[in-house]
Amino acid sequence: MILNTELEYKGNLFPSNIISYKKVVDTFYFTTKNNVVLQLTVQRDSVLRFRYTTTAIFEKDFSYAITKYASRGYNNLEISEDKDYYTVITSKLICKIAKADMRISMYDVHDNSLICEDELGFHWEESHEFGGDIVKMTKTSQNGESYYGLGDKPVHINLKGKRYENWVTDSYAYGKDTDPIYKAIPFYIGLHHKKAYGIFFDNSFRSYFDFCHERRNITSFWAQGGEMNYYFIYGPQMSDVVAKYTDLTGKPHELPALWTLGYHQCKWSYYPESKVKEVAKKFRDLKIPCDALYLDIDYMEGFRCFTWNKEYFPNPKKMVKELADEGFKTVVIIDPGIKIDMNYDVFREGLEKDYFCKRADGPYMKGKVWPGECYFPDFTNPEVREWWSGLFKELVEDIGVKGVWNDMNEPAVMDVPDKTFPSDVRHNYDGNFCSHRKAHNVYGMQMARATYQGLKKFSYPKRPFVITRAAYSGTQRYTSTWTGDNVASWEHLTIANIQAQRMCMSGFSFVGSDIGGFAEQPNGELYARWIQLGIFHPFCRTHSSGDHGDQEPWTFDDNITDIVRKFIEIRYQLLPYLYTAFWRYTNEGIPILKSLVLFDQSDTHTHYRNDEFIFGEKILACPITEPNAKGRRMFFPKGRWYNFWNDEVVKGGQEAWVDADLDSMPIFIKEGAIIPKYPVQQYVGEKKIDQVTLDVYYKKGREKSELYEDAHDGYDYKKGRFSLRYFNLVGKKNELIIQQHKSGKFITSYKTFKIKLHGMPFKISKIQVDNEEIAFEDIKVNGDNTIIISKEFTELHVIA
Ligand code: MIG
Repeated sequence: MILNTELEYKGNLFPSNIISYKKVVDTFYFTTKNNVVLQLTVQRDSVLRFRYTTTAIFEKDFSYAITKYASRGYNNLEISEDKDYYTVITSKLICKIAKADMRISMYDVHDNSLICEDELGFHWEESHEFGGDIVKMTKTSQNGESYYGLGDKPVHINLKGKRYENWVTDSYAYGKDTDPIYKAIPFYIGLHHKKAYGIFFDNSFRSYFDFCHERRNITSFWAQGGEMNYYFIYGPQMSDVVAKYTDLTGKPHELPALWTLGYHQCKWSYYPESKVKEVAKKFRDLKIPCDALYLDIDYMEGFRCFTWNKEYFPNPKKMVKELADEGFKTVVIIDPGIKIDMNYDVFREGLEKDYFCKRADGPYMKGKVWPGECYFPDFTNPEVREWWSGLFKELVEDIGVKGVWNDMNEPAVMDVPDKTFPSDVRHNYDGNFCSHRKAHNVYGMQMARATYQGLKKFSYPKRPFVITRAAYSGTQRYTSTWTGDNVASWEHLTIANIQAQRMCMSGFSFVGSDIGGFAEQPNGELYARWIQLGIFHPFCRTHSSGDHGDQEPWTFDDNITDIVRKFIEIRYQLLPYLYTAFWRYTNEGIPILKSLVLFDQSDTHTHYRNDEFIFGEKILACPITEPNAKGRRMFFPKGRWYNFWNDEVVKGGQEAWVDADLDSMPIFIKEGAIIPKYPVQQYVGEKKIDQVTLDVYYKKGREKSELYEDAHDGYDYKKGRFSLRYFNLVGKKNELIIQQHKSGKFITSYKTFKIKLHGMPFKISKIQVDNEEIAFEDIKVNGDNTIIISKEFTELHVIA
């Protein structure tokens, strides 16, 4: 007999005292009296995983975020026990686990300083509605602690004082502080007392992070289901935290083909074919470099994926070929919604094979998107991903499309309150069957992954190119991304800058914004300022909705066109520099853009800087984000910086005014840097590179630079066919020495470097290359301080 039908409210539940532990190789299991088990895995000396169950039973361990290539192993591992604590020690960290309540505290092994400690620590609430637990964690915020990360949040770079949500959401014309938007990257970095650590909460349910918002000294995170499962990542350098997080969740599987780093032009939509050709021709006529043109949804027949509108595009293969002949790659959009239409083979096949998502009680998940009523493939099913990847055969192999753009993969659904699937929709989740509550945040990621697999297969032997809107941690392994439907406003220029930096510190460097803004229309000034920022973003594409007129480099007046050309040309000159930064990113997980706090965390002035950032390793850039500006004040991090435009030197550690009329922007080069440059090309591969310029910026002291090159596409570089040059610069009062060390089997097409010396403090009287004095006539010292020498030199001495 049931007497009471009221829900028993148990509230927050906590682990009780630890009664036992066991160790299995690199993993400890601590069990409490009330059946909570903490599984603590030592992933690396500086990366510890904490995983909790409240029932003594762990579910199958599965994550879309963690890559199988993640580093494992440690140098040291010890455990000791006293009256109150178990203490796990690695060569980097001390982790104390309190016997009384399972609370955790982490210390630096070298100086015993406290890095991070539980306040209440792990606790949970039982979820009556769905079963399972709402899992929670609270930690004490340390004195002066700042917080960074969380992917694409359009908020101040320092996250302190606010609460954020991770739930992938289509957010047309989002604004400053809109939350959540397109991406869910539940990874943050804490920084206090000059030391940084990271926490990656690998839980794909809707989750929240609160950084001293609800309670002043408390940081907490929780999720509406799943496990309390997080990785603690110690730096102490923030750049190491980011690199280790990226190692854990994956670096891009391939370097991007160089053309993907060129300038791209997009619009919703360019059609018919004659319009696309007109845009292409205009780029070449006006000599504005461009590598890719995009086709938005109108290229399809009634928005059916993998079809073409034959009226607008009667012969796509021919068009794609003709564009390719002019140096343009064609990229097309593909959405997840498949139109319900028995005469459409993709739909019929998906139906026959049972590949579409279903509601809990059986009916298909039906939702309205561009094609009208649609069903949606369950991309969390590996068999569906395999099928989907095969659908790209014709587009890529036959028609010659070079890249695919995945949109609406949050998944977005029109005319419903939540803008997405209802939570009861079922998913395969690679055999871990679940509802949309768990699969929502990874749906777009798995679509991009399936698309990537298709592009990889059919682009072979060239590299794949994918761009996605939705993402979860780890998506950077497969694809590039953009920041979604922004707005043509000055405020959004600032937002784009922050978002790109934030994505980079969240492990996802291949990112850019819709240059000029997607919604509404910029004026020429705003467009020019946005291009100036955009050339420093790893992904560089103009895109707009087209509802409010054109948005091409020539849309405004001639003066603007000239400015846009000038900056895109700088982008093309810097391609070897950017490519080298990508190589570092794909190899070591070093972010391509570095916010100043990432560049120099020891200087507290950097902890709240939004605007300035380091592009690659050596270039400091700062966009102008206000109208009518003739320049701006900006902060210079420590070191000495050369003004890119006039070589004037600014001493770091201070704010200073920088002139920057509309045809300019604050760009500075780190003292001692060697910056490689290619000649301007109208598109990647237009010219055979027969000389590389090295801009050398004198420094008293030492500085290292590098230049990575390969065939710029294909996979030979994975077999050692790359060319990696390390340059070691040593500047003295009356001598400048550059040593070069080269590795790799790739033979670059050029034979010489043109060395351009900047900021030389003395007049050159003698030059030695590899210990031989060279007569000035032989090496061509030009009037403008340039020297042309063989690319094979190992040591260059420039002597007063
Ligand atoms: O509901 O494909 O963010 O870049 O141009 C709008 C049309 C759908 C949203 C994307 C935008 C794209 C647009 N899409």
